[in-house]
Amino acid sequence: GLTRIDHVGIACHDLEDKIAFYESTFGLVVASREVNEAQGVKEAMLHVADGPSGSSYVQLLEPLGPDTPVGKFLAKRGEGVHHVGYGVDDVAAALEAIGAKHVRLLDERPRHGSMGASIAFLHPKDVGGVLTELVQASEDPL
Ligand code: V0V
Ligand code: CO
Repeated sequence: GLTRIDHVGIACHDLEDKIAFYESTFGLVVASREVNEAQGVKEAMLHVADGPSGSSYVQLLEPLGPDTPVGKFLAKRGEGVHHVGYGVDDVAAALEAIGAKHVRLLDERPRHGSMGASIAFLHPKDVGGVLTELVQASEDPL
C-alpha cells in the first residue's frame, strides 16, 4: 500500500526563482538537485519533514524544453501542482496490483527518479485528473 506522501511536484518556469521563494517563505532546505533527461526536467527536492516511513519533500520542476511533460503542462495550465508522489515499499509490486485495477500505467517498469528512487507514473485521466507517481525510495540515498 501507500506509505506516505513522498513529494508534491510543482511545475515552474524558473527553478532558481522558485527555490529562493520556498527557502525564504517557508524556510525549506534543498536536499538534492538533478537534471533528469529522460523525464525532461531540471528538478530540486526541498525537505519538508521526516516520518516513520520516510521523508517528504516539495519537488520543484522546470522543463528542459516545450515538448516535455512539464513543458506541455506549463503551456496549457501555467505554474502549479503537477503531480503527487506517494511512497511505496515495492514499486514493481504496486504497479502490478494497480494495473490489475484498470488504471493505465504510464510506466510498465520502474524508472530512475530523484535521489536514486525507483518511480512510475499512473495516467491522470484514470486517477480523477491527478497525475500520480509511485516512489520507492533508495535504500542507499545519494
Ligand atoms: C497532462 N494532463 C494532466 C497532466 N498532464 N492532468 C493532470 N495533471 C497533469 N500533470 C492532461 C491534459 O490536460 C490532457 O487532458 C491530457 O492529460 C493529455 O495531456 P497532453 O498535454 O496531451 O500530454 P500527453 O498526453 O502527451 O502527456 C500527459 C502525460 C505525460 C501525463 C501522459 O505528461 C506523462 O507521461 N507524464 C509522466 C512523466 C512526467 O510527468 N515526468 C515529469 C516529472 P485534456 O486537456 O485532454 O482533458 S519527473 C519526476 O517527478 C521525477 C523525476 C521524480 O519525482 O523523481
Ligand atoms: Co516527482
